[in-house]
Parts: sequence; C-alpha cells; structure tokens
Amino acid sequence: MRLKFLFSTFLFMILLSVFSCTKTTTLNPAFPANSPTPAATATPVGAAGDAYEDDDTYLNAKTITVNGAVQHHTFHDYCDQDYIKFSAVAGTSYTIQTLNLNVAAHVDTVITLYSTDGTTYISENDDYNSPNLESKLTWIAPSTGVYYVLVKNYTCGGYGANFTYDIEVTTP
Ligand SMILES: [Ca+2]
Ligand SMILES: [Ca+2]
Repeated sequence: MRLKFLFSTFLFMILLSVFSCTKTTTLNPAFPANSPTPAATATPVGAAGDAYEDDDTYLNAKTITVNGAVQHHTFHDYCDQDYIKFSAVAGTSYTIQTLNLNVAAHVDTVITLYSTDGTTYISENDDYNSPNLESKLTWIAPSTGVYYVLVKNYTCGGYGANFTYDIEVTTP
C-alpha cells in the first residue's frame, strides 16, 4: 500500500513537471520569446541631393556628355554614391576625372569604371596625384557603347551639403 502511494506520488510529480514544462514553453505569438526589442539606431541625416539624384545605382545613372560641361555633385547623405554614364566609341581614349573637391570637407573621391552592362569591373582610381585626392582614369574603349562610372567618397562617414566635387569625361 505504501509502495503504491509512493508510486502514485511519483507519477503525479512526473505529470506535474511535464505539465509545467508544456505550459512554460507555450509561446504567445504576439510576444515571441526570442525577439528582443530592437535598439533605437541613429539615422544619419543628410543634406538635399544634387541635381542628378537619385543616381545611387547604375540603373539610375545620369548621362554626362563627353567633352561637355563639368557636372557638380554632392555626397549629400551617408554612403552616397553617384553613377554617371557616357557614350564611347571603339578605339577612342577617354579620361574620366574628378576635380574641384572640397578639400576643407575632406572630400576624397574614388572612381570605378564599369562596362556596358553596368556591373563588369574595368578599372578604378582613388588618388591619381597623391597627396591630392582627385581621381582620374584614362582608358581606350574596346567597343562602342554606353559605359558606367561609379563615384564614391573614400569614407562613408563624410557627407553633407559641403561634400562637393565636379566630374568630367574628355577625349584628347
Ligand atoms: Ca547619389
Ligand atoms: Ca581620392
């Protein structure tokens, strides 16, 4: 009899522990256990974009006329990047160059040339005349088409209304 009582008590304890486990692992879908409250992150505030925005992807690249007017751009917001595109003729030499960097704002351009698909890397330049921070690429087009240039600031952290630079594409 005593043994039966002990066994029943044991069984009751087992059931109780199973029940409490089940209960504590029942999740309220409105409050997932493993979803911590996201920490508030500071959103960098930039300046208004220049006349060529939005040009952050090659699909939105703005045309620059070869031997035409210099374009004025701004790295207006965090990690801003600017795509331009230009028409090239096979066998012709082109120079892509940034100039008039706002040195006081520590503008430091890096330019990358991409092929006619907008994504195939051709060449890159950061500083062509160190310690000056302008960028320049001279390149002979292998075939006729529209080519893409990505312009970035060397560091994402530098941006704002005074982060200005000019760019031009010229032939000799
Ligand atoms: Ca841009
Ligand atoms: Ca540079």
